[in-house]
Amino acid sequence: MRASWDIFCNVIDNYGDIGVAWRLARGLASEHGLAVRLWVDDLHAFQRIWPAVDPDAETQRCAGVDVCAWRTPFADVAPAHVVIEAFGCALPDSYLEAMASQSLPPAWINLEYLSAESWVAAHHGLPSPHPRLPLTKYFFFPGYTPETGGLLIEPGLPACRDAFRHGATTPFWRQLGLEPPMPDELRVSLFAYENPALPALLDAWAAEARPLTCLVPEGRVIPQLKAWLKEPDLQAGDVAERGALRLRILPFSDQDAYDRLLWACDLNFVRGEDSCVRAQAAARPLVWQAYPQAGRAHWDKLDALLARYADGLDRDVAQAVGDLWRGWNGVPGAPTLAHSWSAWRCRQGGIDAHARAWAAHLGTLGRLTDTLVDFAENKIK
Ligand code: TRH
Repeated sequence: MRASWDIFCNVIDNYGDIGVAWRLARGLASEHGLAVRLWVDDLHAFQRIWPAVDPDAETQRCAGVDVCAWRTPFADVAPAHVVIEAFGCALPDSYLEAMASQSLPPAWINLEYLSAESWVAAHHGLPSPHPRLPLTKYFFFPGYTPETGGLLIEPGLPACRDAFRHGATTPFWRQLGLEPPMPDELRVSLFAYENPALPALLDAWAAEARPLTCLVPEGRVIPQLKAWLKEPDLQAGDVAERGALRLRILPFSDQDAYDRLLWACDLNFVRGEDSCVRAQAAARPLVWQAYPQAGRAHWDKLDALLARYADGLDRDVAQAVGDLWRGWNGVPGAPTLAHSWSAWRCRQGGIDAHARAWAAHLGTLGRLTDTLVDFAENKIK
């Protein structure tokens, strides 16, 4: 009998918690044929990234996963064989007691945030005994080396991406209300947190010699765009033009359609965790905005990913990538956005080629679904 899995997700803010939990749940069900229940405390946030979700249903089946509303008091259910708490969300007390009362306690795993930092490998898989109950929780770290849990990239992604690029981009653009790009046009997607560097980037884009279309899913940067454009209102479907720049606001889409946007664009600005991995797997250049953290810890995360991403790159290409990423993240000492954008443009050919090579390299690292299944099955043997 294959093990049953419970994944718990507490939505704190943004879409990263539910984005990762949902991608993991779907992957475990579709790639490994596992019985997966996903417990989510905010089905409205979930519905934003997966519109088929009914926010009022207590239980529902979506993409082969049993989606359950996580309520207080918690439902009286038997624990699964494997229990994943996403990002340290505390499990309900009654569920923990039920886990402890099993003759063979479940494998209990805390899925941590992704980081390219080197300390991750040393912490991956470490146990933490419960202070009172006969249970041990294990820390599971996604990461960029074989000593970590790997990345959430499904095995079929490269083939789907390449098939899309070879035949489906024109209908995709038309669905968004756009013609396919002109030969000298650059298409950029922009998914970002509020960012003091945004006006300087928009100025640089407006001053481009060639047309640049920027596609912005509805979200946290809209107030800044309104201020820069001096437009009182901006909604999905709206288009604004300033110099060479055409800005188009997109409705927030489901996770799979967002992947297609990343595949279709020449450059993707992404943020947080999941969109960053998906943009890398898109085999196109990216600019990453790390989730801002207290004590500027996100700058260490940024440098760690940059160090891996730019390893072995031609010096000028690495500099152009690093300067734009650091400037976008407000790292002190980074050149101005105007300067780093123009340097990035000059090196674009090398950056494009690297993005393809990097995506292929990611395919040689471990896949999170596989490493997690191996890890959990070892614990319940
Ligand atoms: O939304 P985020 O900023 O999430 C963040 C980070 O994960 C951060 O590390 C975490 O600490 C914080 O949340 C709580 O960025 P992220 O991780 O890229 O998640 C966005 C999800 O939304 C991702 O799964 C892709 C999805 N998405 C869509 O489904 N449709 C869209 O149109 C867009 C723009 C995104």
